[in-house]
Amino acid sequence: MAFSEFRPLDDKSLIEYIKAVPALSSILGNNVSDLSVKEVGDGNLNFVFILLNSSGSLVIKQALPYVRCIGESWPMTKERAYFESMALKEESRLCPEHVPQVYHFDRTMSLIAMRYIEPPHIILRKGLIAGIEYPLLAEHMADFMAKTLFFTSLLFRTTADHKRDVGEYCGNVELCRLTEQVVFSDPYKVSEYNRWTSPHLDSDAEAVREDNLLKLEVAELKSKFCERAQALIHGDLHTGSVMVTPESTQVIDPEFAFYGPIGFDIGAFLGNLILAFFSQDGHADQANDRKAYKEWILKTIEDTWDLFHQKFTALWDEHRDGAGEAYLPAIYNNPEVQLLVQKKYMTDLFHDSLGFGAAKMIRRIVGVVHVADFESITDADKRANCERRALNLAKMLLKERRKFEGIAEIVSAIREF
Ligand code: ADP
Ligand code: SR1
Ligand code: MG
Repeated sequence: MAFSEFRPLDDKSLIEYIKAVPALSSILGNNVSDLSVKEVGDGNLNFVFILLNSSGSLVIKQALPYVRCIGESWPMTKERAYFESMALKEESRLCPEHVPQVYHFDRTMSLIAMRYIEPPHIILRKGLIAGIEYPLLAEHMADFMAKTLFFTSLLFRTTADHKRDVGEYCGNVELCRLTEQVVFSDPYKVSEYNRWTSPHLDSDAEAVREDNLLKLEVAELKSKFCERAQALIHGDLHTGSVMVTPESTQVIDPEFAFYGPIGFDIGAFLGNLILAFFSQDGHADQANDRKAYKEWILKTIEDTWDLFHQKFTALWDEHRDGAGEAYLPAIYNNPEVQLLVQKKYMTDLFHDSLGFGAAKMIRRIVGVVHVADFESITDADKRANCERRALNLAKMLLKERRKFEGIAEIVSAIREF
């Protein structure tokens, strides 16, 4: 171990740390003389350093015992780095094409060293704000979600293996409780952390707090989030957790990982694409009205669900006679019953995804920590108009999600708002 007790690293102490860890210094050619160190953490919670020299590169991510974007007034366990390293390793085992490799983990230092996802990769959210199309995004994200979610579910695993891992990830309780608070509770009550574009959305925020039907639905989703250990989920799969080029898609930042409802991941990704869609009018200018780009986002939403459905059910069919104990072959052994259970499972998952996606959209508009898609619209009138349309769609989805039978209907609904 490099350092015997926890200390927050800076550019200088980081170099001392690297020198003391042979597994890391060897990646950099055992030479720190020409090493450049840059802190790039534009995420919400942690510190991220990029280390580069003529021999190699790596990323060091360190968790400090508080929420970075709020400050030390919001303490948060640094043990989150342990769960992030575990989840990164598991996800990269299941889907190496779309997850960076972990080189080293130091629990004392709450520190992960991983592969540097080099330029021209950028954070997807930034690409969406800039109006860049990613033709393989839906295919890649569907692949990531299908593999990581199927292979950690009871469709593939025994209940004994599943319970062991559920138990392990129950330790990530503080991060789960953060989500419980900011997604499922705070937007529906007065909270010191809530924020919205004011005064424009004052009555919209109040309407969320007064909406009994919305409260009924969000309670159901909260209970599912807390009680349903369906698979190992990423737990924070928004467009800021994905790095992209037109050819490559890399998923980072699974520190909220735990055994939870599969729809929470799918909903996070789709919900954030929907936020990106509604923000486009705020980014339109004379050079680009963003109309074609909005169509590309809608197609990506539709393709992501369709491809996920296709890939997930193909894995299910392929492993139907395997060790998975959810639907024992001895019972579900004829095509008719197989079709019935698959249809029910996927329909329920679709509705869960819509509900969780909607809840995550609502929190980004009237709760704590907003998204750059809207925040980067400087004209407050324009921003509020975009946000209101997204909020109204999300409220409708949350309340009426069970009426929708397919993703094409969602795309039509988005167009109507
Ligand atoms: P947080 O947990 O604080 O949200 P993230 O994991 O999202 O932190 O990382 C913050 C930023 O650091 C990302 O937006 C990205 O720009 C950069 N980053 C993180 N991991 C990598 C990586 N492996 N390669 C390149 N850049 C990275
Ligand atoms: C205080 S809330 C911070 C947010 O940032 C993370 O990315 C999660 O989405 C969390 O809800
Ligand atoms: Mg992040």
